Amino acid sequence: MTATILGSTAAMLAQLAPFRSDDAAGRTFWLPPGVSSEAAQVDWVFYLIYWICLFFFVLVVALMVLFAWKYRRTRAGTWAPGPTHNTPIEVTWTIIPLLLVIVIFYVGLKGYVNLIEVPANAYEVNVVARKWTWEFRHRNGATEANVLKVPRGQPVRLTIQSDDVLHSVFIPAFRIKQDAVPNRTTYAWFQADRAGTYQLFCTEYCGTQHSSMTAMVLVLEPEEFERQIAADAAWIDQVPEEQLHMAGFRLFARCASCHSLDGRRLTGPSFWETHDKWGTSQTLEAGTGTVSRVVDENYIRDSILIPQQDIVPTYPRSMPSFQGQLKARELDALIAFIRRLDEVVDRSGKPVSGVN
Ligand code: HEC
Ligand SMILES: [Cu+2]
Repeated sequence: MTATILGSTAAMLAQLAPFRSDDAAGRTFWLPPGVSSEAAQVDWVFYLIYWICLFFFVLVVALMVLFAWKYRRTRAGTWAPGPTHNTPIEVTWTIIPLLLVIVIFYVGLKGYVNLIEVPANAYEVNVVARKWTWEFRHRNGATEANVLKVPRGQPVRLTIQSDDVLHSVFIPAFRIKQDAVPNRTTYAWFQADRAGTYQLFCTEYCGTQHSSMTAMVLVLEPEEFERQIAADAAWIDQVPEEQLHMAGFRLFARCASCHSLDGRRLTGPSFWETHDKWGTSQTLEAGTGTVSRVVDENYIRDSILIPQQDIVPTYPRSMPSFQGQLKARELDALIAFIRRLDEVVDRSGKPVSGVN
């Protein structure tokens, strides 16, 4: 069972490793390969505007250089009045740009409407942005951090929320970008036409670990997708009691932006630090004074569910509460994971040999 849990995590990571290296085809100088149904249209508008800009840039600069040279002062003392007015030229340089911006507005609006009109049969995924992870919740209860699994060839609607500050979902290969706004629900949709792994970025500066707030989008064949999502919804219940600490390794993805498994101090303490003080009592900052608490299951549970109650000295008060975010069994798994950390990973954060 140990082997299965770590094996499946390793297999998942391996799946993610060859990050889109397979499809260099379709890449252009400015854009990565587009793999969604709307990508071609977005690219078309992008390149339309691009070529118009390039054309006028070259034209204007060339004429400027030409005129500067042609009408330069050749003899000292010569002076000629310039023309004050030329109706045909002025009408031309008004009408042509006007027509161009009308065309750009039209194609832009059409593309925008396509991107906000979600097809009725779309598969819905709830996206929760939280410093600094992405959580994806499927309607069957499957929840995964930083890995978004979707079926190929079917419209997918992302219903996006933020638990803290502004974040923004950006999947370059699908040509979609949508802000995650606290206290408001936003949405975006796409239909991925090619199976593979694509990158999702947070594209709104959201704090120190913003740059690591990325996720993978795994586009799977529909049957494979159904199978994996069903397995994901039930996986924690299938882990036997004595192996629960191993399961914590998979859940750790939600903590990894602030807690390390190799002893490094990130935003929060390394889980090795917490593990090493198991059973001892530690002083915490609470309100205006300090409290002393023994590091045990209850302490870890409180740290995860009510992190603002007391704070480990020298660390910021920035851990979000996971109240309602974790199933009871997932919470148990994380607690067991921290307590028995030495049985799961070594001091450099690698799975302990023999369990993989
Ligand atoms: C946004 C950053 C952030 C995330 C994400 C985060 N934590 Fe924390 N965590 C902190 C900080 C900062 C502290 C220290 C301050 C405090 O005590 O709240 C902390 C403290 C803790 C402590 C107490 C550590 C000790 O040595 O006493 C535990 C246990 C803990 N976190 C567990 C978790 C778990 C489990 C997760 C994932 C489910 C998680 N944290 C996700 C920032 C984070
Ligand atoms: Cu962010």
